[in-house]
Amino acid sequence: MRRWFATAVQRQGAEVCRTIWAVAIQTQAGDYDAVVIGAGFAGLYMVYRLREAGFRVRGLEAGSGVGGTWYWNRYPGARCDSESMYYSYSFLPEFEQEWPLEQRYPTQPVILRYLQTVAGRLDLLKDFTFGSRVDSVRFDDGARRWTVRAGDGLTVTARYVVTATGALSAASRPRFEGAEDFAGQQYSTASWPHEPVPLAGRRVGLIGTGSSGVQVLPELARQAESVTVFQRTAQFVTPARQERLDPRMVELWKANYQEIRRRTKITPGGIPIPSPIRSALEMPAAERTALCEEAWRRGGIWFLDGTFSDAVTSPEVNAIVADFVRSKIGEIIDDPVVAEKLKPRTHAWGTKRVPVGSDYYETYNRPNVSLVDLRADPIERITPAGIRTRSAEHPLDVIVYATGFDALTGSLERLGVIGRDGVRLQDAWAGGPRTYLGLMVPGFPNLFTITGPGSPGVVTNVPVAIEQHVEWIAEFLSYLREHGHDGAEAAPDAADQWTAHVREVADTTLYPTADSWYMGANIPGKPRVFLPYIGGLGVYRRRCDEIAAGGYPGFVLGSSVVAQEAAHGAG
Ligand code: N01
Repeated sequence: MRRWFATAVQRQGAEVCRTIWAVAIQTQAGDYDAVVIGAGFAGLYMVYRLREAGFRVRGLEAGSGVGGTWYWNRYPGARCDSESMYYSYSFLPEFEQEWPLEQRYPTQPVILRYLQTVAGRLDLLKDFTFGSRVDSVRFDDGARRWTVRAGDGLTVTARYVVTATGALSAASRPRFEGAEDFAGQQYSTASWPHEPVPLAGRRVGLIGTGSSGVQVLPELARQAESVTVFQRTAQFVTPARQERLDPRMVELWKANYQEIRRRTKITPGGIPIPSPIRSALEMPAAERTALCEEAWRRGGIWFLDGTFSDAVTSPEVNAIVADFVRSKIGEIIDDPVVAEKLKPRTHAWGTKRVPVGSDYYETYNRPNVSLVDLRADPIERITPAGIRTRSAEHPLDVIVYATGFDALTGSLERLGVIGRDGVRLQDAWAGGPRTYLGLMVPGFPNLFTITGPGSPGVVTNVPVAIEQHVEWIAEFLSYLREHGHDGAEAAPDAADQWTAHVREVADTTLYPTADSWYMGANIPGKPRVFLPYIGGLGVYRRRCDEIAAGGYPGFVLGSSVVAQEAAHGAG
């Protein structure tokens, strides 16, 4: 709302606008059954489901429109790594027939338009307050209600709060000495301007080579005079193989959409490709290489999830895959010195989220792109003229930070959540997050988290996990209402068991060996704990369904409504 307010003040004068503002805030303030924070894939669907189930629900969103991740991350080249036909809602069978599928991977503008169109069709905009960044979510023990406050002055109360704030939305921008004195422009991929950023004729420095850096680099290189990449960790980038989809394939696809959706929901990763069942160690070397070559040729998910059954569990097999990728880097890069810097050697393949790139390695063959290996030549400071590393000064006009996120917990902790007995969420999680099914936290009654820690969300095709969470939560709230309960809370022992299970599953893999955001290792001081659940979405869904069918064991169901009614009746 802030931007709208500033424009109105210019046009109509401060006094009138202050009154309008106060009235606007008051009309949206009030008491609700549920407040949903966030208007991305998760928030839109959550508000829709609760509204349709007859709950009084309000959505709050920091941005000025819908989109979530796809509202904020609008850097050039931003695109989804999941293929177009899978990266959408499954609950809109008519709309999915109409929505055009043009490219193998949907770009940021396409996904944003998709979400805007869905919000319009479902008439969801009226249920959201935009420009409201929530900074306080506090539980009142006596009233058993949450008070949610936003920076724009809006205050609402509700029995339930659902956080749909995204697992990767609290951006992390490291502090480099001197950054405030830089004379040029500085941008973060995670909050890219809405207006085009002029890059022609500019010397650009890019810090960060995760998925965002890998996507933005080729676009920067195409537009800017020069790009200097400051790389701390070389990545195993997989080729995306972006292409226009054959309309005949799309037609066939759409004719079978419902069956494809059904299969998608029971897969481990939310994408229905066959899981490999053979170890590389069972194959002759030539067969392994042929299989890797074919997966590399197909690109994307086919290389990420389609090679060997034990690619992220067996160090020996992992080394085979890693060697294969390093050999590809050597083949693509013209300059052997640059190729050597780009070959990852600090972590096992797949244990940091593998970026999916278009022309990423090829871009280093351009004459206007250079690479600084920060492990050999670290950044000392930012100067007014550029970035100074130990060995040189790099003159720049623009610095782009693609430096990642405080994943899974950051977006929840920055809401300022205070639960029962005045306990802050970050204190409850000082030793690492503790959740039941990644959906509820002991000590925080009636607070639900979507794609939070302990959920499989970020290791799947996220909308599929989101739909599962949303539907499960909506059904749970309906169940509570029907049974006269005024809420629910995760039981501490159930949360402990789930949290231990999440870690045990991770410990059967090589994931915990890497310094990744999965482990919280990218944020100084964050507990080193594997955050998502990697047991598979299909398995997780079955577990959630069994719990629902069994009357929600592991949750303490509030019964004060029933108790009050009984007392009333008895009196
Ligand atoms: O962030 P990242 P991201 N000095 O954490 C470097 C999703 N996503 O925004 O590896 C120098 O992966 C850091 O170095 P290191 C996806 O799940 C999806 O790229 O920590 N460098 C790393 O290179 C993804 O995994 C899509 O040593 C510093 C980079 O910054 C997740 O979001 C697109 C530094 C951060 O990489 C996060 O991706 C984009 C420092 N002080 C994102 N601090 C799609 O679906 C950090 N770095 C397409």
